[in-house]
Amino acid sequence: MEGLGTTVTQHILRSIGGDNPEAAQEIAGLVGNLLVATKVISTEVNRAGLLDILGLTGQVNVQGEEVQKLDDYANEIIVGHMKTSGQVCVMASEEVEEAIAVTPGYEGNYTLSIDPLDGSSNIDVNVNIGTIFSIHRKVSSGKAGNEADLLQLGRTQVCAGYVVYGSSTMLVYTAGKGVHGFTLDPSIGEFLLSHPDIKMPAKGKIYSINEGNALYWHDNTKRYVDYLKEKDPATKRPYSLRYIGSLVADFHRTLLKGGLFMYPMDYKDPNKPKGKLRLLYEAEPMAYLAEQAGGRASDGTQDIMDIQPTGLHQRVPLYIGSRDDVTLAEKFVKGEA
Ligand code: AHM
Ligand code: MG
Repeated sequence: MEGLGTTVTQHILRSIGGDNPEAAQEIAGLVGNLLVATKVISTEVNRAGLLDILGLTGQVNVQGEEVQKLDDYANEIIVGHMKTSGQVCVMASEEVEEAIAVTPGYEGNYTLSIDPLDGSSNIDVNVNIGTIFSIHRKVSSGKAGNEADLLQLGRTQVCAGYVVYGSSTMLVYTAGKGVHGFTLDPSIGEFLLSHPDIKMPAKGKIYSINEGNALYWHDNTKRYVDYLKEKDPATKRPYSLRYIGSLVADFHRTLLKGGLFMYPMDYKDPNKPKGKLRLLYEAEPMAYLAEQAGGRASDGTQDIMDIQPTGLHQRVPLYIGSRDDVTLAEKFVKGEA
């Protein structure tokens, strides 16, 4: 009889256990616990259509109760579950202003940064959304973690990934030994290996950006996007455009098919040009996945993985995807092409 298939725990232990068995056990335990929370979120996301009948999230349902917003709900589920896991010492969440302490007596060796439900503006139109996570080893002394433990370089992540809630629920993770995808089998409630060793093509044919913001872009960004739309069969131009507006879904496609996703700096506020996506919860973990799949991630001038975070909710421009596409985008942004 065939085995069940490889579980996430087995996979983590096999892939990084040879280097450091103790750390592999800890990381496998942490990810396993996090996945319990994502299964609860997955069930609730699947019921979102039903909630719509009872009352939109954030509104009052027929029983007169307020229907909790799903992004708040996802945050509470993950934070509540991980606080007493014994695996993390401090957490950061896109939904919470300050660093989140764990329950005293349950401090572990790792930090966890999460975007509990990314792309949540897409819930009511049944578009894929997801949970993004990033894990670092604690660097401060003492039991409890602090903000310095959270503000670490992307380069020092020990594990990162996302769970995408779509027609099926999938986990994509890296612990520094390639990128691997697992699909949730709802009949047994387990994520099983379905996409081993994902590699991004070196160059793609798809670009992904919110072109409605073109008015606010820097000229160099405009020139690059115009370049992608010119006709030149030798370089496979013009590229196709795909934009969902949900980073997890747009990145997932980019990971599997290649090309690049961009959320550039914009000048909506002319005095404060900035990117939209958050370094800790969005750019860093996706950059780790992109690099491990053979791709790249840049803010236009340097690798995302080398940016020193200075604040929990810091935002960065993001160019991520196939290696050659990101490298050329960078040249345009720097005014070198
Ligand atoms: P959120 O974390 O508040 O959901 O915002 C992040 C989302 C990303 O999923 C997506 O890439 C981006 O915002 C889309 O932004 P826009 O609607 O400006 O194109
Ligand atoms: Mg987000």
